[in-house]
Amino acid sequence: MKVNPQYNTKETLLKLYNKPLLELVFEAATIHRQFHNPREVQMSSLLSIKTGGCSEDCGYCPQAARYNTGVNAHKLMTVETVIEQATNAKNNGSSRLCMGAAWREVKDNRDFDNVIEMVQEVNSMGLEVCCTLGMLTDDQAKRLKNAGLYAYNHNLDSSEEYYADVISTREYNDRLNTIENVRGAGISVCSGGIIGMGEKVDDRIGLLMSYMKMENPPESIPINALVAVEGTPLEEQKEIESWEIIRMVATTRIAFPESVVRLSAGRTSLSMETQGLCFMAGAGSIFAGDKLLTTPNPEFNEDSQMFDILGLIPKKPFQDGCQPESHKDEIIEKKKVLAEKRKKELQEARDKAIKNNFKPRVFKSVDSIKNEKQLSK
Ligand code: SAM
Ligand code: DTB
Ligand code: SF4
Repeated sequence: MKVNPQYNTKETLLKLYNKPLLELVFEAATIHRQFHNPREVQMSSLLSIKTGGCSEDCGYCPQAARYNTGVNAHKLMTVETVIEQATNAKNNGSSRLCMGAAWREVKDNRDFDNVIEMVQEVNSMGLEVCCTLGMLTDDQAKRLKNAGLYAYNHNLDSSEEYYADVISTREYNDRLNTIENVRGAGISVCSGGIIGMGEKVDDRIGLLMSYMKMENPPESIPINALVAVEGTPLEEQKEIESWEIIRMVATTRIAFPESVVRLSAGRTSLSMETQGLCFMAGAGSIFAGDKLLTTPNPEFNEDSQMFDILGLIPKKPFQDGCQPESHKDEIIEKKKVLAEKRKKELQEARDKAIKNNFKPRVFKSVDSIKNEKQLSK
C-alpha cells in the first residue's frame, strides 16, 4: 500500500493532521508497525561536496550567493576527500551517504564527471549513495543510475501555492520534472519539505497532496524543520512548536505507509522526548553527524546515546532495495582513451625527435638574459 486510500484527499488529510495529538501518534505508530521494523532507524550522513555560491533565491537557504550568511563558497570536493569522508561516515554507523551540491542544476561538465566517479567509489564501499545536485535531465539521471546511484533527493519543499512565495528563480513544475526524470531512470526518489517557513497547515497538506497525486510516491520523504539562518529572508521565522513536527511526521507516515519518513533538518532544537515521539509516530531515518550541509546537527555520540535510551538500532544498508551495480561510464571511458592516445602520441614524437638528433630550442627569460649580460661585463 504505497498511499493510504483513506486519506487521499485534501479534506481527509487535513482532518487527520488535526486529530487529537495522541490519537494521531497512535494511528501512525500502528501503521508504522505494519510496514516497518519500528526499532530500525536509518542513519544517513550528509556531505556538502560543493558549498555555497548558488545562483538560486530559495528564501530558506544559506547557500544562495545573494544572501550574506557567512557561508564560504567552495568548489567541488576531490574524489579522494569524498572517499575519506565516506569512510568516516561508514565507521560511525551510517548506511547511506547523501552528497549535496549548491547547484541550480547539473551541467554536463568535468564536475559532473567527478560526481560520477564519487558515486562509483562510494557505492563500491557498500554504502547507499544518494545525491542532491539540483535539477537533472533525463540523460543525467540515467548516467547517475549507471554509476550506481541508489537515491536522489529533490524536495518540493511546500505546496505549489506557497512555493512561489519562497523561491522565484524556478517553478514547482521544474522540480516535478526532475523527480520524473529520476523515477524514469529507476533511481529511488527522496523528496519532502520544510515546515516553519511561515506556511499554513494547508500548505503542509498541499505538499503531501503533491506526492499523493504521483503514480509512484517517493520512497523517502524528508520532513525538515526550518533552520532559520541569519542573512536569509527567513531569518526571523520563529521556531516551530515540537508538536507541529510530530503531527507532520505522523500524518506523512499514515498517508504513505511504505515510504521512509526522514526526521531531517532542525533536530538540534528538538528534545530527545520530541524525537522519541517522532520515531514512535513513524520516523525511520535521520541525518547523522555534527553537520547537515552548512548548519549544525547533533553529534554522532549524542545520537548514539539517544538510540541506546530509546532502544533504536541503526538500519543496515540495502534493506529496502538491492545494491545497484556501478557500470563503466561511457564519457569517462572515452576521456581516458583520448588521454591515453595523447600520451602515446607525445611519447612517439619525443622518441622520433631523439632519433633524428633533434636539439630543442631553448628559450631564456628576458631576466636571465639581462643577468647573463650583467655577469659578462
Ligand atoms: N541545490 C540542491 C537543491 O536545491 O535541490 C540541493 C541542495 S539543497 C540545500 C537541499 C534541500 O535542503 C532543499 O531542497 C531544502 O529542502 C533543504 N534546506 C536548505 N536549507 C534549509 C534550511 N535552512 N532549513 C531546512 N531545510 C533546508
Ligand atoms: C533534506 O531534505 N534535508 C537535507 C538533505 N535533504 C539534503 C538538507 C538540510 C539542509 C539544512 C541547511 C544546511 O545545513 O545548509
Ligand atoms: Fe541553491 Fe539548493 Fe540552496 Fe536553492 S536550496 S539556493 S538551489 S543550494
